[in-house]
Amino acid sequence: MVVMSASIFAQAQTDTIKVYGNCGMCKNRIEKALKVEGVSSAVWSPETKLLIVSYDTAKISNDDIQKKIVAVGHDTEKYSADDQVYNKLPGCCLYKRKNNKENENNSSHQ
Ligand SMILES: [Cu+2]
Repeated sequence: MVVMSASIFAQAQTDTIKVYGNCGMCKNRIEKALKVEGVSSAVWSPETKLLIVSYDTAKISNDDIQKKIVAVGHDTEKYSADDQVYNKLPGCCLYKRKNNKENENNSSHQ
């Protein structure tokens, strides 16, 4: 019954979003970036690279959530982080990017 009334009053939605990252530090960074109004819970798994986020659609959108994540350096299924932000991540967090531009540049190395 509690669940029913909660869903009537809040425009609650839960989405699963692919977020690129590596480790526990990434997890903290991603989840901390989503401590914003409208997001009730955000849990990212380093194993699956999936973020499960619950939010109030009246206050924030899926796109806004993904933009918060790329702002701290993590690519999502829809957006890519700035190279400058990505390059400032600790070494253990330099995940394999979805658009690997370096591969194109290095394709002629011996
Ligand atoms: Cu990390």
